[in-house]
Amino acid sequence: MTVAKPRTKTRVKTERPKLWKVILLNDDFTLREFVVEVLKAVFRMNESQAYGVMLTAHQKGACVIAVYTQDVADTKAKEATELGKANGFPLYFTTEPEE
Ligand code: TYC
Repeated sequence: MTVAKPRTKTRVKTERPKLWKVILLNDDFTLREFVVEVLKAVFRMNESQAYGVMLTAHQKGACVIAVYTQDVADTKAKEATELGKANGFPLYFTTEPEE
């Protein structure tokens, strides 16, 4: 008689969480300097990184800022958008999943 041995080892599947992009959208009203300040404050960029991202969004219509877990991406996009709103600007940040 053959008795099947029960499996004793458990395989632990560790899938990496999907990352989400935070994207800055251009508009015609927000001051360039204000965009740079928000990028520095919320996304911990230095002056030249922030200026480069602002300029790319200004010229191309949008610019990917960074990738985070979904939670962090949503929180930062909301925080940055709120900062614009609080200062009377239509500045907008959105998120989307990485492929
Ligand atoms: N286009 C704005 C201007 O000319 C500046 C700006 C840049 C606004 C990037 C938003 O994501 C943005 N004042």
